[in-house]
Amino acid sequence: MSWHVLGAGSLGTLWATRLARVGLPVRLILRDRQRLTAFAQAGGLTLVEQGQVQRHAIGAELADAETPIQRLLLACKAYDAEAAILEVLPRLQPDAEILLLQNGLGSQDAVARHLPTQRCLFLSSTEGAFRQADFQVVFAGAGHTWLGDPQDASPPACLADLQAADIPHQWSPDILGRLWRKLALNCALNPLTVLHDCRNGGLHEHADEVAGLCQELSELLQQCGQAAAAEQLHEEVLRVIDATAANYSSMHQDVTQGRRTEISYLLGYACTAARQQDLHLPRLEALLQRLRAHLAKRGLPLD
Ligand code: NAD
Ligand code: KPL
Repeated sequence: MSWHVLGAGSLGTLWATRLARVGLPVRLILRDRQRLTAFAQAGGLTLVEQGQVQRHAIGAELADAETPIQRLLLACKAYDAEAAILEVLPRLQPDAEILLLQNGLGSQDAVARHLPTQRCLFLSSTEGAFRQADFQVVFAGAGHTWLGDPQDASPPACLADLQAADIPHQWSPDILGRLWRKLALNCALNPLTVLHDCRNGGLHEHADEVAGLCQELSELLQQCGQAAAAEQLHEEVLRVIDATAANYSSMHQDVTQGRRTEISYLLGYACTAARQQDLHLPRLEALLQRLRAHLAKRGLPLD
C-alpha cells in the first residue's frame, strides 16, 4: 500500500526517506508547482544520519493530483493541519489511515472532524530532526514515536511498515494521556526559556516559577481526566531540564529564528481547557499573556 507524506519538512522527510529506503512506495505532497520544480532540481530528499548523506529519489505531486490516498502521514505544523487535510479531502479513501504527527493538542480533533469514516491515528514523537537546506534534513536525535487512536484500541495495519522501516514506535492504548503529558512538559519549560532567553538548563535559576507552573498543570491534568499524566510531573520536568540542559527548547528556536510558534496547541490549549473546566490557574494565564506580549514585540503571530 502506498504512503503519501504531506509536508516535506523535518519530520516528513525523516519518515519519507526511512520508508522509501526499505522499498515501500512513498509519494510526497508539496505545496505548489514552484516547490515541485525545486524538488526536481534537488533530485529528491536528502537525509543526513550519523554523518552519512543519502539521497532518495521519491515521487512528488500536488494536493489536487487524482490518485486516491489510502495511507497519509500529515507532517505539517499544528497550525497548518486542518487546512492541509481539506486540500486532500476529495482524494482520501473512506477507509484511509491518517497519521497525525503534530505536537500539542487541538489540531488532531480539528482534522478528525472532517473525516467521519477514515481512521485518525494520533502520534507523539521524541525523535529530533532539522532542515539544513531545502529538502535536506539532519536526523539529530534518536527517539521514539507513540501512536494511538482514542476511538479504537485495535492496532492499525500501517504498524507493519513502521517495523519494516525500522522506525522506533509503540502502539499506545492511552495516546491522549501521552500527548497531555508532553503538552504539560512543554508548557512548564518552553515559554519560560523564551521569556528568560535561556537554554533549558537556565531554568534552574527560575525554580520557583517552574514549580508553580507544574502545580497548576497537575491540577489541570487531573481536572481533564488525565490523572496518570499528572503523576510526578514536577520531578519529570526537573529531569528533562537536566537531560536537555545544553539545548534550546523548540519554542526558543522558533522565536529566535522568527518562525511562528505552536502556542495555540500548547500553552493556549492548556489555558482554554482550564477555562472550560472553570479552573482558575493564574500562573498559566499570566504566562500566556507574557508570552503573547513577547511574540507581539517581535512581530510574530499570537496564535
Ligand atoms: P516543518 O516546518 O519542518 O515541516 C512542515 C512542512 O509542512 C513544511 O515544509 C511546510 O511547508 C509543509 N506544509 C504545511 N502545510 C502544507 C500544505 N498544505 N501542503 C504541503 N505542505 C505543507 O515541521 P516539523 O519540524 O517537521 O514539525 C512537524 C510537527 O512535528 C510539528 O507539530 C512539530 O512540533 C512536531 N515535532 C517536530 C520535531 C522535530 O524535531 N522537527 C520533533 C517532535 C515533534
Ligand atoms: O519537547 C521539548 C521541546 O523543546 O519542545 C522539550 C524536550 C520538553 C524541551 O523543552
